[in-house]
Amino acid sequence: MNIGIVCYPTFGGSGVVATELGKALASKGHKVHFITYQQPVRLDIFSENIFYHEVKVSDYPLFDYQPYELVLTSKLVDVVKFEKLDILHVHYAIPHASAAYMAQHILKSEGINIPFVTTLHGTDITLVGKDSSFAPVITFAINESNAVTAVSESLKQDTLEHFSVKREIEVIPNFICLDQFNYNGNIDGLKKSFAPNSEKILVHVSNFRKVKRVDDVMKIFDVVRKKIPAVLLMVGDGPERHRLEELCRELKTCHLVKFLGKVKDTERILAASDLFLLPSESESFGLAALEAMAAKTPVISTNTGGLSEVNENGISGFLSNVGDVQSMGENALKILSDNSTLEKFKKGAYQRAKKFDIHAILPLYEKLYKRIVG
Ligand code: GMT
Repeated sequence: MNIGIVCYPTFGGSGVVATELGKALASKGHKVHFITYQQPVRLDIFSENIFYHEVKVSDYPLFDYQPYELVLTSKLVDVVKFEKLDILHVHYAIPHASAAYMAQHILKSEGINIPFVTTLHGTDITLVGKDSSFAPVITFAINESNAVTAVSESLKQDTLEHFSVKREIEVIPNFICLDQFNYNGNIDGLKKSFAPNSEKILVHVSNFRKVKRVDDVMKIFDVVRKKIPAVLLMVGDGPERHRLEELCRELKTCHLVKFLGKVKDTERILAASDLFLLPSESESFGLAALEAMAAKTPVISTNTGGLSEVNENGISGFLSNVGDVQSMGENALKILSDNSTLEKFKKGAYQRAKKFDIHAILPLYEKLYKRIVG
């Protein structure tokens, strides 16, 4: 099949899922065209089946706000026509689904039929989507998509609750390439560089937005390090970074916290870590937690949104209420208290991650594409 993928090319989960999906489809022989405003961060391989089309938004002085959605629409029309695409798969409802709808109708006027699938990822529904100014467009674009998927049952329910959606939403969970994250290389040197005295290594990966409650990461770590020798790795960057630096000064933990910045290949860091922390306020799925689990690192998370569909309480880690840093800290200590418990949770995390292996999930997308292309 000749598939066009639209996504945000940044470090956000939706872009990562879209890119990994495209790479996997290309490895199965499909031709995959990424249509984005920048090369997606995870699009780091060469494949004869992968193509990249840049959506170039020019800086025209008349516009205070550049019309990205219109430029994207025109690009979609162009790529569908000249690359003879069979289907478009857009990730994140706004503005990708509405741009696909518009492109579909422009092409229809020229006698070309192009169906599009919309995948809802989370903040497009739970945060941005709830801003009532977006509601009419999101509702319309969801209802007019040829198929809609959500990355968790929880996100599907949120969508049905907040928007007047009259159509079927299929749940296709996010996935992981187990072979990639089950890192088998030597990590002793890396472990030693982070934890020279064999401290336990805790890790958090995100874009440090408010929704991730990164303050709570610091507070959970503070509970842990008061009981056992531990260090904390903070991977990523974002608006809360400054606040985090202040907080670790207040808590007097700066010497134990390492900010590693935006790392493309997190698998080695995850494999070298003992515990992953994800105390988010809202999380439709929690791909970062799944990546940790696939690297055999158990997860301490909140029980919000789709996290309980990913992290299995008492098996791959523990879940607590949002904001309950004491409970999350105590649960972390339960896992880290002795090596046999840690080993048990590491195995549990990996076993749970297997359920989301790409080999199990990819055929669900292929089946969906076939159904709507006809
Ligand atoms: O939350 C992020 O870091 C980014 C965001 C995105 O859309 O790029 O992530 C959302 O989509 C991911 C992939 O489906 C999910 O794993 C995340 O849970 C979801 N984030 C939220 O719901 C807050």
